[in-house]
Amino acid sequence: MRIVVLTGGIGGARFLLGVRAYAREIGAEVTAVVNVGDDLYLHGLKVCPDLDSVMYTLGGGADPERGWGRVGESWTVKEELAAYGAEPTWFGLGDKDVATHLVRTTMINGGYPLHQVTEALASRWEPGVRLLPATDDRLETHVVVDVDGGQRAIHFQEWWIRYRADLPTHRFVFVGAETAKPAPGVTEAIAGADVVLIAPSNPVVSIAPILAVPGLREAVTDGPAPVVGVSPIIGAAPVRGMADRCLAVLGVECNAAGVGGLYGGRPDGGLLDGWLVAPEDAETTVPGVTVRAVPLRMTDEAATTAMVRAAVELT
Ligand code: GDP
Ligand code: FO1
Ligand code: CA
Repeated sequence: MRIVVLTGGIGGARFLLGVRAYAREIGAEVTAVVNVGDDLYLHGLKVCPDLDSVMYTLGGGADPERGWGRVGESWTVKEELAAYGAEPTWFGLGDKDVATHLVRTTMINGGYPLHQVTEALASRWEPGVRLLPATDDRLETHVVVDVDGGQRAIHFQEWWIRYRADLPTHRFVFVGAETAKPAPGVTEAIAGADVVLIAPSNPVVSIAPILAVPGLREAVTDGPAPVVGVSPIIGAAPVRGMADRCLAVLGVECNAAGVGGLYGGRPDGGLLDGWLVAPEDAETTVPGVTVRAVPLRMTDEAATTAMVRAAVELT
Protein backbone atom coordinates (compact mmCIF):
# COMPACT_ATOMS: atom_id res chain seq x y z
CA MET A 1 0.00 0.00 0.00
CA ARG A 2 1.16 3.55 -0.78
CA ILE A 3 0.11 6.45 1.44
CA VAL A 4 0.59 10.10 0.55
CA VAL A 5 0.20 12.75 3.25
CA LEU A 6 -0.19 16.49 2.61
CA THR A 7 1.34 18.19 5.63
CA GLY A 8 2.52 21.35 7.33
CA GLY A 9 4.89 21.49 10.28
CA ILE A 10 4.18 20.58 13.88
CA GLY A 11 0.65 19.14 13.63
CA GLY A 12 1.54 17.31 10.44
CA ALA A 13 4.79 15.99 11.90
CA ARG A 14 3.02 14.48 14.91
CA PHE A 15 0.43 12.94 12.60
CA LEU A 16 3.23 11.44 10.50
CA LEU A 17 4.59 9.63 13.58
CA GLY A 18 1.28 7.74 13.58
CA VAL A 19 1.30 7.27 9.81
CA ARG A 20 4.79 5.78 9.99
CA ALA A 21 3.81 3.42 12.82
CA TYR A 22 0.68 2.33 10.94
CA ALA A 23 2.68 1.88 7.71
CA ARG A 24 5.22 -0.31 9.53
CA GLU A 25 2.37 -2.47 10.85
CA ILE A 26 0.84 -3.09 7.44
CA GLY A 27 3.98 -2.81 5.29
CA ALA A 28 3.07 0.43 3.49
CA GLU A 29 5.24 3.15 1.93
CA VAL A 30 4.69 6.76 2.95
CA THR A 31 5.38 9.96 1.02
CA ALA A 32 4.90 13.29 2.80
CA VAL A 33 4.29 16.32 0.58
CA VAL A 34 5.37 19.24 2.75
CA ASN A 35 4.41 22.93 2.70
CA VAL A 36 7.14 25.40 1.73
CA GLY A 37 5.05 28.59 2.09
CA ASP A 38 6.62 29.30 5.52
CA ASP A 39 10.14 29.25 4.07
CA LEU A 40 12.31 32.33 4.28
CA TYR A 41 15.84 33.62 3.90
CA LEU A 42 17.33 34.93 7.15
CA HIS A 43 20.88 36.20 7.57
CA GLY A 44 21.57 34.70 4.15
CA LEU A 45 20.30 31.26 5.17
CA LYS A 46 17.42 29.35 3.65
CA VAL A 47 15.10 28.21 6.45
CA CYS A 48 12.32 25.67 5.80
CA PRO A 49 10.32 25.45 9.05
CA ASP A 50 7.76 22.85 8.01
CA LEU A 51 10.25 20.53 6.30
CA ASP A 52 12.50 20.81 9.36
CA SER A 53 9.67 20.22 11.86
CA VAL A 54 8.80 17.02 10.00
CA MET A 55 12.42 15.91 9.57
CA TYR A 56 13.43 16.58 13.18
CA THR A 57 10.23 15.06 14.63
CA LEU A 58 10.47 11.84 12.61
CA GLY A 59 14.24 11.73 13.19
CA GLY A 60 13.85 12.06 16.97
CA GLY A 61 15.63 15.42 17.11
CA ALA A 62 12.74 17.86 17.62
CA ASP A 63 12.10 19.83 20.76
CA PRO A 64 8.84 18.34 22.05
CA GLU A 65 7.75 21.41 24.03
CA ARG A 66 8.42 24.10 21.44
CA GLY A 67 7.40 21.83 18.57
CA TRP A 68 9.87 23.52 16.23
CA GLY A 69 13.67 23.40 16.17
CA ARG A 70 16.06 21.02 17.89
CA VAL A 71 15.93 19.48 21.35
CA GLY A 72 18.83 20.48 23.61
CA GLU A 73 19.31 23.66 21.59
CA SER A 74 21.66 26.53 22.50
CA TRP A 75 21.30 30.11 21.30
CA THR A 76 24.79 31.61 20.97
CA VAL A 77 24.34 32.59 17.30
CA LYS A 78 21.05 34.32 18.12
CA GLU A 79 22.66 36.24 21.00
CA GLU A 80 25.63 37.27 18.87
CA LEU A 81 23.35 38.46 16.05
CA ALA A 82 21.35 40.48 18.59
CA ALA A 83 24.60 42.02 19.88
CA TYR A 84 25.23 43.30 16.35
CA GLY A 85 21.68 44.65 16.24
CA ALA A 86 21.08 42.38 13.23
CA GLU A 87 17.40 42.30 12.25
CA PRO A 88 15.09 40.53 12.55
CA THR A 89 15.39 39.90 16.27
CA TRP A 90 11.89 38.34 16.49
CA PHE A 91 13.00 35.16 14.70
CA GLY A 92 15.42 32.92 16.59
CA LEU A 93 17.72 30.40 14.94
CA GLY A 94 19.19 27.87 17.35
CA ASP A 95 22.83 26.86 17.01
CA LYS A 96 22.13 23.25 16.04
CA ASP A 97 19.38 24.37 13.68
CA VAL A 98 21.79 26.79 11.99
CA ALA A 99 23.89 23.83 10.83
CA THR A 100 20.88 22.50 8.91
CA HIS A 101 20.37 25.87 7.23
CA LEU A 102 24.08 26.17 6.38
CA VAL A 103 24.10 22.77 4.67
CA ARG A 104 20.82 23.53 2.90
CA THR A 105 21.90 26.98 1.71
CA THR A 106 25.28 25.75 0.46
CA MET A 107 23.55 23.07 -1.59
CA ILE A 108 20.89 25.47 -2.93
CA ASN A 109 23.62 27.97 -3.90
CA GLY A 110 25.45 25.10 -5.57
CA GLY A 111 22.44 24.54 -7.81
CA TYR A 112 20.76 21.58 -6.16
CA PRO A 113 16.95 21.67 -6.19
CA LEU A 114 15.18 21.70 -2.82
CA HIS A 115 13.94 18.09 -3.14
CA GLN A 116 17.51 16.85 -3.51
CA VAL A 117 18.68 19.02 -0.64
CA THR A 118 15.84 17.66 1.49
CA GLU A 119 16.82 14.10 0.58
CA ALA A 120 20.43 14.82 1.53
CA LEU A 121 19.48 16.33 4.90
CA ALA A 122 17.04 13.49 5.57
CA SER A 123 19.73 10.87 4.96
CA ARG A 124 21.10 11.90 8.36
CA TRP A 125 17.73 11.78 10.14
CA GLU A 126 16.29 8.66 8.49
CA PRO A 127 12.69 9.80 8.96
CA GLY A 128 11.31 6.50 7.61
CA VAL A 129 9.02 8.30 5.16
CA ARG A 130 9.89 10.00 1.88
CA LEU A 131 9.93 13.77 2.40
CA LEU A 132 9.13 15.89 -0.64
CA PRO A 133 8.73 19.66 -0.69
CA ALA A 134 5.52 20.58 -2.53
CA THR A 135 7.70 22.49 -5.00
CA ASP A 136 11.37 23.20 -5.65
CA ASP A 137 10.42 26.72 -6.66
CA ARG A 138 10.29 29.69 -4.33
CA LEU A 139 6.73 29.95 -3.00
CA GLU A 140 6.19 32.16 0.04
CA THR A 141 3.06 32.94 1.98
CA HIS A 142 2.69 36.68 2.44
CA VAL A 143 -0.07 38.38 4.41
CA VAL A 144 -1.75 41.64 3.45
CA VAL A 145 -2.25 43.67 6.63
CA ASP A 146 -2.81 47.17 7.96
CA VAL A 147 0.34 48.16 9.82
CA ASP A 148 2.17 51.42 10.56
CA GLY A 149 -0.65 53.42 9.01
CA GLY A 150 -0.67 51.65 5.64
CA GLN A 151 -1.62 48.44 3.87
CA ARG A 152 1.36 46.17 3.32
CA ALA A 153 2.20 42.59 2.46
CA ILE A 154 4.48 41.04 5.07
CA HIS A 155 6.04 37.56 5.18
CA PHE A 156 3.94 34.94 6.93
CA GLN A 157 6.63 34.50 9.62
CA GLU A 158 6.53 38.20 10.50
CA TRP A 159 2.73 38.05 10.76
CA TRP A 160 2.80 34.81 12.80
CA ILE A 161 5.71 35.42 15.15
CA ARG A 162 6.28 39.17 15.36
CA TYR A 163 2.61 40.16 15.38
CA ARG A 164 1.13 36.88 16.75
CA ALA A 165 -1.38 37.07 13.84
CA ASP A 166 -2.93 40.00 15.67
CA LEU A 167 -3.17 42.71 12.99
CA PRO A 168 -6.08 43.78 10.80
CA THR A 169 -5.58 41.17 8.05
CA HIS A 170 -7.04 41.25 4.52
CA ARG A 171 -5.75 38.16 2.76
CA PHE A 172 -2.99 35.60 2.21
CA VAL A 173 -0.96 35.62 -1.01
CA PHE A 174 1.14 32.66 -2.11
CA VAL A 175 3.90 34.58 -3.86
CA GLY A 176 5.42 32.59 -6.71
CA ALA A 177 2.63 30.04 -6.80
CA GLU A 178 1.50 30.84 -10.36
CA THR A 179 4.79 29.76 -11.88
CA ALA A 180 5.69 27.01 -9.39
CA LYS A 181 5.79 23.39 -10.48
CA PRO A 182 5.25 20.37 -8.25
CA ALA A 183 8.62 18.98 -7.15
CA PRO A 184 9.67 15.86 -9.07
CA GLY A 185 7.92 12.86 -7.60
CA VAL A 186 4.96 14.72 -6.12
CA THR A 187 2.33 14.22 -8.81
CA GLU A 188 3.70 10.72 -9.45
CA ALA A 189 3.30 9.83 -5.77
CA ILE A 190 -0.27 11.14 -5.73
CA ALA A 191 -1.13 9.31 -8.96
CA GLY A 192 0.30 6.07 -7.53
CA ALA A 193 -1.25 6.40 -4.06
CA ASP A 194 -3.79 4.04 -2.56
CA VAL A 195 -4.90 6.77 -0.19
CA VAL A 196 -4.17 10.48 0.21
CA LEU A 197 -4.39 11.82 3.77
CA ILE A 198 -4.66 15.50 4.62
CA ALA A 199 -2.90 15.88 7.98
CA PRO A 200 -4.59 17.89 10.76
CA SER A 201 -2.42 20.83 9.69
CA ASN A 202 -3.40 24.46 9.41
CA PRO A 203 -5.74 24.46 6.37
CA VAL A 204 -5.04 28.10 5.47
CA VAL A 205 -1.26 28.46 5.76
CA SER A 206 -0.02 24.85 5.64
CA ILE A 207 -2.35 22.92 3.28
CA ALA A 208 -3.56 25.75 0.99
CA PRO A 209 -0.04 26.74 -0.16
CA ILE A 210 0.62 23.10 -1.17
CA LEU A 211 -2.58 23.02 -3.21
CA ALA A 212 -1.72 26.42 -4.75
CA VAL A 213 1.07 24.81 -6.79
CA PRO A 214 -0.49 24.53 -10.26
CA GLY A 215 -1.40 20.93 -11.03
CA LEU A 216 -1.15 19.72 -7.46
CA ARG A 217 -4.78 20.19 -6.45
CA GLU A 218 -5.87 18.55 -9.72
CA ALA A 219 -3.51 15.62 -9.08
CA VAL A 220 -5.42 15.01 -5.84
CA THR A 221 -8.98 15.73 -7.01
CA ASP A 222 -8.61 13.87 -10.32
CA GLY A 223 -6.37 11.10 -8.99
CA PRO A 224 -7.40 7.51 -8.34
CA ALA A 225 -6.88 7.50 -4.58
CA PRO A 226 -9.55 8.28 -2.00
CA VAL A 227 -8.79 11.42 0.00
CA VAL A 228 -9.36 11.59 3.75
CA GLY A 229 -8.77 14.67 5.86
CA VAL A 230 -8.31 14.94 9.62
CA SER A 231 -9.70 17.98 11.40
CA PRO A 232 -7.15 20.20 13.17
CA ILE A 233 -10.06 21.84 15.00
CA ILE A 234 -11.71 20.16 17.99
CA GLY A 235 -14.85 21.91 19.20
CA ALA A 236 -14.41 25.54 18.24
CA ALA A 237 -10.65 25.87 18.69
CA PRO A 238 -7.41 24.68 17.12
CA VAL A 239 -5.59 22.17 19.32
CA ARG A 240 -2.60 24.53 19.21
CA GLY A 241 -1.54 27.55 17.21
CA MET A 242 -3.58 30.27 15.60
CA ALA A 243 -5.59 28.53 12.88
CA ASP A 244 -8.65 30.37 14.26
CA ARG A 245 -7.08 33.69 13.22
CA CYS A 246 -6.23 32.30 9.79
CA LEU A 247 -9.76 30.94 9.24
CA ALA A 248 -11.29 34.26 10.36
CA VAL A 249 -9.42 36.04 7.53
CA LEU A 250 -11.21 33.74 5.05
CA GLY A 251 -14.54 34.14 6.85
CA VAL A 252 -14.60 30.42 7.61
CA GLU A 253 -16.06 29.26 10.92
CA CYS A 254 -13.51 27.75 13.28
CA ASN A 255 -14.93 24.26 13.64
CA ALA A 256 -14.74 20.87 11.91
CA ALA A 257 -17.66 21.74 9.61
CA GLY A 258 -16.02 25.02 8.60
CA VAL A 259 -12.71 23.40 7.65
CA GLY A 260 -14.45 20.41 6.03
CA GLY A 261 -16.52 22.84 3.94
CA LEU A 262 -13.38 24.80 3.02
CA TYR A 263 -11.77 21.62 1.64
CA GLY A 264 -15.09 20.62 0.06
CA GLY A 265 -16.52 17.28 -1.02
CA ARG A 266 -15.09 15.56 -4.06
CA PRO A 267 -18.47 15.25 -5.80
CA ASP A 268 -18.62 19.07 -5.79
CA GLY A 269 -15.10 19.57 -7.12
CA GLY A 270 -13.57 19.66 -3.62
CA LEU A 271 -10.90 17.45 -2.09
CA LEU A 272 -12.51 15.14 0.40
CA ASP A 273 -14.06 11.70 0.28
CA GLY A 274 -13.77 11.32 4.04
CA TRP A 275 -13.42 13.68 7.02
CA LEU A 276 -12.37 12.60 10.50
CA VAL A 277 -13.70 14.73 13.32
CA ALA A 278 -13.47 14.49 17.11
CA PRO A 279 -16.21 12.78 19.14
CA GLU A 280 -17.50 16.15 20.39
CA ASP A 281 -17.99 17.16 16.72
CA ALA A 282 -19.86 13.98 15.75
CA GLU A 283 -22.82 16.00 14.41
CA THR A 284 -20.63 17.58 11.71
CA THR A 285 -21.82 17.21 8.13
CA VAL A 286 -20.02 18.14 4.92
CA PRO A 287 -21.99 17.70 1.69
CA GLY A 288 -20.75 14.73 -0.33
CA VAL A 289 -18.28 13.62 2.36
CA THR A 290 -18.31 10.59 4.69
CA VAL A 291 -17.76 11.97 8.19
CA ARG A 292 -16.60 9.80 11.08
CA ALA A 293 -15.93 10.76 14.68
CA VAL A 294 -12.93 9.29 16.50
CA PRO A 295 -10.59 10.65 19.20
CA LEU A 296 -8.31 13.14 17.44
CA ARG A 297 -5.87 14.16 20.16
CA MET A 298 -2.34 13.10 19.24
CA THR A 299 -1.30 12.53 22.84
CA ASP A 300 1.07 9.68 22.00
CA GLU A 301 2.06 7.53 19.06
CA ALA A 302 -0.52 4.81 19.82
CA ALA A 303 -3.39 7.34 19.87
CA THR A 304 -2.13 8.87 16.64
CA THR A 305 -1.75 5.47 14.98
CA ALA A 306 -5.37 4.68 15.88
CA MET A 307 -6.40 7.95 14.20
CA VAL A 308 -4.49 7.04 11.07
CA ARG A 309 -6.04 3.56 10.99
CA ALA A 310 -9.51 5.14 11.24
CA ALA A 311 -8.65 7.52 8.40
CA VAL A 312 -7.45 4.73 6.10
CA GLU A 313 -10.38 2.50 7.02
CA LEU A 314 -12.80 5.28 6.12
CA THR A 315 -11.89 4.79 2.44
P1 GDP B 1 2.69 24.24 11.70
O1 GDP B 1 3.02 24.29 10.23
O2 GDP B 1 3.90 24.05 12.53
O3 GDP B 1 1.79 25.33 12.13
O4 GDP B 1 1.89 22.87 11.88
P2 GDP B 1 0.68 22.26 11.05
O5 GDP B 1 0.06 23.26 10.14
O6 GDP B 1 1.12 20.97 10.45
O7 GDP B 1 -0.30 21.92 12.24
C1 GDP B 1 -0.91 22.90 13.00
C2 GDP B 1 -2.28 22.42 13.37
O8 GDP B 1 -2.15 21.18 14.05
C3 GDP B 1 -3.03 23.34 14.31
O9 GDP B 1 -4.07 23.98 13.62
C4 GDP B 1 -3.53 22.42 15.41
O10 GDP B 1 -4.88 22.63 15.72
C5 GDP B 1 -3.30 21.03 14.85
N1 GDP B 1 -3.03 20.07 15.90
C6 GDP B 1 -2.00 20.08 16.78
N2 GDP B 1 -2.10 19.05 17.64
C7 GDP B 1 -3.23 18.36 17.29
C8 GDP B 1 -3.89 17.20 17.82
O11 GDP B 1 -3.45 16.57 18.76
N3 GDP B 1 -5.02 16.80 17.18
C9 GDP B 1 -5.54 17.48 16.11
N4 GDP B 1 -6.67 17.01 15.55
N5 GDP B 1 -4.96 18.58 15.61
C10 GDP B 1 -3.81 19.01 16.19
N1 FO1 C 1 8.53 30.20 16.03
C1 FO1 C 1 8.46 31.19 16.94
O1 FO1 C 1 7.42 31.42 17.51
N2 FO1 C 1 9.57 31.96 17.21
C2 FO1 C 1 10.76 31.74 16.61
O2 FO1 C 1 11.73 32.45 16.88
C3 FO1 C 1 10.85 30.66 15.66
C4 FO1 C 1 12.04 30.34 15.03
C5 FO1 C 1 12.08 29.23 14.17
C6 FO1 C 1 13.29 28.85 13.57
C7 FO1 C 1 13.35 27.77 12.72
C8 FO1 C 1 12.16 27.04 12.46
O3 FO1 C 1 12.23 25.98 11.64
C9 FO1 C 1 10.98 27.41 13.04
C10 FO1 C 1 10.91 28.50 13.88
N3 FO1 C 1 9.70 28.87 14.50
C11 FO1 C 1 9.67 29.90 15.40
C12 FO1 C 1 8.47 28.15 14.20
C13 FO1 C 1 7.82 28.62 12.91
O4 FO1 C 1 7.95 29.95 12.65
C14 FO1 C 1 6.30 28.44 12.86
O5 FO1 C 1 5.76 27.76 13.92
C15 FO1 C 1 5.92 27.77 11.63
O6 FO1 C 1 6.49 28.26 10.47
C16 FO1 C 1 4.42 27.73 11.46
O7 FO1 C 1 4.29 26.61 10.75
CA1 CA D 1 3.50 25.80 8.71
